[in-house]
Amino acid sequence: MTRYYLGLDSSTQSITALLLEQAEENPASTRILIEKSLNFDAAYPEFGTRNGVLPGAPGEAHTPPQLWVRGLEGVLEALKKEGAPLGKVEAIGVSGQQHGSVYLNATAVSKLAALDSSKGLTEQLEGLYSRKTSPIWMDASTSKECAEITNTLGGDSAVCEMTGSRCFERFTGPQIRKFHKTEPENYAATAHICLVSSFIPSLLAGKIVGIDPGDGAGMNLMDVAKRAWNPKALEATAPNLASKLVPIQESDSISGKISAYFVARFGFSPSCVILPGTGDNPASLVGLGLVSGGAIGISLGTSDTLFSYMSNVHTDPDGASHVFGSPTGAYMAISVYKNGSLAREKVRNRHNLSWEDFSGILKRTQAGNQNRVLLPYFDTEIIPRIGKPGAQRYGFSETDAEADVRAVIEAQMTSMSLHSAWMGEKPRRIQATGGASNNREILQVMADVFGVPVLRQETSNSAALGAAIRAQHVLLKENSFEDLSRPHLKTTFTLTPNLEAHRVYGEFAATYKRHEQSYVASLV
Ligand code: XUL
Repeated sequence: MTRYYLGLDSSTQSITALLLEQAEENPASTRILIEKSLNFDAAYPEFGTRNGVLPGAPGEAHTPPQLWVRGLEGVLEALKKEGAPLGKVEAIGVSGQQHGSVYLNATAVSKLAALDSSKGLTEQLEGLYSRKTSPIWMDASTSKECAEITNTLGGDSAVCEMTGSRCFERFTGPQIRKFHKTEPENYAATAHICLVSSFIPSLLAGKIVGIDPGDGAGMNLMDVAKRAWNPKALEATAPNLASKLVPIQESDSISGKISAYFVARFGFSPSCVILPGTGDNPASLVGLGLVSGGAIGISLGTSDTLFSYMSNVHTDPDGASHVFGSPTGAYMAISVYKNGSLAREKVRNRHNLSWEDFSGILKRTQAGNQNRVLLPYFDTEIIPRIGKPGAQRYGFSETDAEADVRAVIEAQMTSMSLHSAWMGEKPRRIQATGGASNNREILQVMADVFGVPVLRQETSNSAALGAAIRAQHVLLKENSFEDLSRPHLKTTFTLTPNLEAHRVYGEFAATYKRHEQSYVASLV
């Protein structure tokens, strides 16, 4: 019997569905049958988003939750239209952009349980929310709330020790505190607070689904060691929060069966099971098979992230990176950058270049860029913490296209290398994923800066793949995550480091660090 598992990744700019097909009882035969993505702005312009985000006050980044509902509906419609065997899907795993939160009112439980299959999903959920828009991970407007929570809990190190990260603006706890302070009535009317990754499974299961420790760790609310809500953190954040937060549920568990609505509307089998969702980075960890040491993953997407499996839990002494749960039950370390794809696009657009031109410049210019440095803070930044946008150039002018292109990529790679050193051993290889990992020249800079081979994975949708593998694993527990991810670890190409360039980058990193430190110091 052929078996099918579905992974869904609801990310910042798009939703992706990835269907795995497994021949007979042989997991090693599993292959990706269908990958389908819908870009939110292009598919649903009526929501008024740009790159998946509503225009708003500086520092704020919100998305209407109904766009995620419409996206889910749309991607399932597209799969059905393509003749995907939805009736044979046995389990659905979900991955979501991290930190984004959805606020549901008291009608949610009855509404989700009684959806009318003669009607669209989005139209029936209009009255579901106690907060019209959802703050997402790009929001940087909660510095005040971060300071308040940090003070109550006894300082940065105490928060970091307790929750795996110090308080970050985009983390859900500070966002909830801001909501409670600015909209107390709407906060009071909130019955359930979900993450994007628990909201989508809740729609699918027709009931409120828990938050997994992978994504729960991105809230400044979870005791990272105990994988349970921390009462002190909840109390420091907002009143009555314990009654509103959905429960934490182990990742590798079943939340329930798919609801009758999806059975009737899309032809799913009533026996199809739904797992708790996880964050896109924990899902990518599984999709890239990073379930033991030796390699790290770098995803070049809307955000650039560097992540690795963590055997021995310890936190970043600089407090810049995070420890999250891994869906395998272990832990992961992660560094997150806001100035990822949008910064690369900014530079490309400023000089009117095609991606071919951009790559051509990387090919013909020299490693180290003659020590010319760009601090690429086109938007506010997470690492290091930069509260006001403002790219800084040293030794060249912003009209110099060649210097600018090389500088943005070298800055991104150098910063990742510097700020991930705390994670421990040097990796033996890097597995690259995400949209921009298609670009060989960018990956060559990555290989040269880190001094290790970079393997470009065949699928750039590693989060959706990880979500699908989780769905497979929950039904085939006798197989390890390692075994289930192996069939998909196909590299489209490998780039080996140029040793001379790597030497140059050693010196360049010192210059970069100096500029970064003095710029950060100048802001205080
Ligand atoms: C992780 C983070 C981003 C989002 C992007 O901490 O903020 O990587 O998960 O979707």
